[in-house]
Amino acid sequence: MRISRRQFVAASLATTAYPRAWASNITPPRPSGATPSPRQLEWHTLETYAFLHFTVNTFTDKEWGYGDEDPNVFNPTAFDPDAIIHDLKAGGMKAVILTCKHHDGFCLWPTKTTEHCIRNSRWRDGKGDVVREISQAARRAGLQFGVYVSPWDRSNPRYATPDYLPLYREQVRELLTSYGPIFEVWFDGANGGDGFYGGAREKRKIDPAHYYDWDKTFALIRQLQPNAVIFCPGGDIRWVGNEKGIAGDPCWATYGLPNQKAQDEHASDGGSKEELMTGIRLGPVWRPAECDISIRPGWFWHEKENSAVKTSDQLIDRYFDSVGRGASFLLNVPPNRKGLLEPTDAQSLSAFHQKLQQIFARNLALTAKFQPSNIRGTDLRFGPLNLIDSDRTTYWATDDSVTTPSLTMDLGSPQPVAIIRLREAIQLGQRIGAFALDTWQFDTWHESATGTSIGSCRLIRLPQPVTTSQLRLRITNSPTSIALSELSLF
Ligand code: FUL
Repeated sequence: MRISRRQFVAASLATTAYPRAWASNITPPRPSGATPSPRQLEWHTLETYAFLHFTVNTFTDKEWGYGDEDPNVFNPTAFDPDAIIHDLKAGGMKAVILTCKHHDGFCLWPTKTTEHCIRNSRWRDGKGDVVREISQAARRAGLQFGVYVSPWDRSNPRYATPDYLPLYREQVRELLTSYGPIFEVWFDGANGGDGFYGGAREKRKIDPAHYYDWDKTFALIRQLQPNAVIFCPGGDIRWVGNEKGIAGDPCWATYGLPNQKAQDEHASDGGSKEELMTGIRLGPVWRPAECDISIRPGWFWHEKENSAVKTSDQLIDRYFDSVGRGASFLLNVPPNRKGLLEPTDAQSLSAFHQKLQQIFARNLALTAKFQPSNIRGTDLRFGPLNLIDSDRTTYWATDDSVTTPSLTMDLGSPQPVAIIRLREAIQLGQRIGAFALDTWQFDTWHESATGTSIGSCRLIRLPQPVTTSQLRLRITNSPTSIALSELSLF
């Protein structure tokens, strides 16, 4: 629900009992700790987006192609980018990342950098360009587009030598200059090993800390697509440490050690699995987690996995484990050999979205009366109605000296509450360290849930719905005043 400033003021005065000052000299809270960049803030609003793993592997039944594939094996019989995007959109996906190049080195666009590409495939007489078609279909449907461009290249003879890097950067350049705005550039961590390497058929090792000279590639991306977030150790967003769609609890958006060098991060694949999952409270950089997971056991389509597609309920659990902990949910739905999503996958995806829409259909907080223990400067610009205005930039804030406020919500009559959604105004940093939620039962408060990190989103699923006429949020730990942007009840 969007409410106008006038409605907002009127509602504030009519429904709340706190002071009514409209003081203009009260300043907003100062940002605390690391804060997101504009591109990260934009990325945080996506929450659910899709991966398309599609390449020669789809046709050779492999997960990691060796790099010696005949380009003719890439031959989807009924490729329909609009149909793929339609299915992703029906699943609530806000963006899509395509494997423009996986470890086999086969490029899905007619690159000038290698012969191992779609130009040498009989598909569409070598005139096809999957990157163009998917990116255009995505844009037509209002989805953002991102690119996966594997640094490991099992086909290229130059791989593991210094000569490979200019070629690799040229591939990145082609992708970032020919296909419109790119929201995310995805670099995976699998690097070096067996491969074809132009016929050498050998094992090649690289030093992940130094080989890729990521600073140069990052600079190129910043120059060509300044709004794109980079997924890579040392980039804008971090891997969550597993491929199961599960963020840690807590999952802090802040990360890193003071004075840590980018090369150390690359050497350790971004950090320990534990740190990647939980983030680092009050860490020096904003680097939120992305949870990548496939709807199938593998990343590419395999006929034998048609009966092992995750159900909509399994996807919903993973949504709560990722988005519900302030991370994003990057769900892989791989096209089949026709060049379409498999009907089982599309059905599961759309049921997932429909169920989520039902879960979040009615926000009981919209008609609640809020009673906060403190409002910053008693200024209604920082009042609790900001919690229900659907605007992530507005927030309820407290005076600098008030770090553990509480807020009571009167629902008017007993209502079943199953899910609570909290969001901080993250442009001011991740401030809150812990909170508790109480429900009013049998004339007394009962602590129904506790939690730690909130950040861009925290979803609490109560073990079972609680019927209550009042709820109370208590912030139990924060090093500074709070800035909460949303409190919703479903
Ligand atoms: C990994 C790759 O090795 C897998 O094949 C897949 O692309 C996954 C998303 O990233 O690093």
